Amino acid sequence: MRTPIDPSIVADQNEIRAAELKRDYQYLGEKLARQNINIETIKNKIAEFSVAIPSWGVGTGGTRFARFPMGGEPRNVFEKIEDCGVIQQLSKTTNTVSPHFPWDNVDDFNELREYAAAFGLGFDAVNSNTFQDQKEQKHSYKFGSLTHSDAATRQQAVDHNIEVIEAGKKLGSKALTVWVGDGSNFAGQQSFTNAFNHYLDSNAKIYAALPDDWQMFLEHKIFEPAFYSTVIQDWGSSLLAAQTLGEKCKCLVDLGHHAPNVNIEMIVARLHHAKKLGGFHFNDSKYGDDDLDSGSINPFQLFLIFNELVEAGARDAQFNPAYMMDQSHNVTDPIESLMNSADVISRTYARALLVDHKLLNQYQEENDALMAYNTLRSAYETDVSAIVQQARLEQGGAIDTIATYRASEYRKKVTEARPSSGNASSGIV
Ligand code: PSV
Ligand code: MN
Repeated sequence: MRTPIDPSIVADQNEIRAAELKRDYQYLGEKLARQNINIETIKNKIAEFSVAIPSWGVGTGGTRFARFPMGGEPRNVFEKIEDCGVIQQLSKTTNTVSPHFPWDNVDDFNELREYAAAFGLGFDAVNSNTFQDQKEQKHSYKFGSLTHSDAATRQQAVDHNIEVIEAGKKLGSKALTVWVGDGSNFAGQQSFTNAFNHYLDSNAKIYAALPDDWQMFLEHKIFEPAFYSTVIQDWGSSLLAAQTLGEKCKCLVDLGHHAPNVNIEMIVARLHHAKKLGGFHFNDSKYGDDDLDSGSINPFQLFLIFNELVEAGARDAQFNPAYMMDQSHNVTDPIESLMNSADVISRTYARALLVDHKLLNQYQEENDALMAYNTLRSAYETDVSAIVQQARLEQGGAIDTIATYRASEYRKKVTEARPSSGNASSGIV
């Protein structure tokens, strides 16, 4: 196994914290035992849990005004994989990468697959990109892609998605995520009905190219880049499309793609009810699709979402959505943000696992609103640090991922090894 961080640094850093973790883990284990919760069961579930790294997330993000890349930014998909390898080595929560095409195109996908495997990484859902024009492209996506009024442009977007499936097959992926920025900026600009029909027709062609054991995820987004209307703007349109397209087609919920104050945890419950929740993109936001680090603005909302995900899993053993961190790191080291977010996501999942659903259900049936809320609160307020740290330690990861990463001086090393790629777009939108 390739270890971008020297294992002796990980061992030294863990040594500093091991005694304290042992005490904390024992103390928490005794506390949870008094609530009839076995800490080992929770820890094992945390150890099994994984959230994919978006390949584009290890590059510095930006806004439409500017981008301020750090030194050592990955210049190609192999360097992106190396950075993802650091995240996985230390956090042990991120054993897959979700690639985006054509940004991550290579001549030899088998080589890429093997390269990633050497870091203990596989490939999660593959993403297509019909929201930007590429150099050699015949038809422009300025006015849409899969839903464009022009049939040849729609076909070009369909063909691209089929090429992405082909790449994904070689990488060992099992799902395609389709997000289109299609929509309109002016009232009257586009026929809502025609655009949605085109969306269904184009996606039916892509669906027909899916291997039997693959899934297709439809990602909706309320606005941006289109600011008046978006073709797949909410979970209602997404569900309608997924139900029309067939069994292998499901909805993907991105935390930042909703109107302000929308109850996203309820969307999780509804889509699960329809057996159509296929994937989830984690991030956080204050205003719109801000792509901030998961749980950094509204950690209670993240907990409530995980509570629904855990409940869905308890109701349905087949429930296994594809999780990914879809974040843009504008002012932090992307590797640090992704490790921090993986830690926050694991902690939130651990807290959700502590919810006593039997008791919660009883309070719900009795209409005891306060005690139902307090049942959630009690889990939410539990400090589960020792569980996620112990899970990482037992798998060879770092008790403190950030401190270990900083001690390794990885950023300094790659800054020297990878001469600046300048301010060019590295596939960050
Ligand atoms: C769109 O905002 C999105 O959430 C989709 O998942 C894209 O593929 C991703 O971000 C990349 O920019
Ligand atoms: Mn997304």
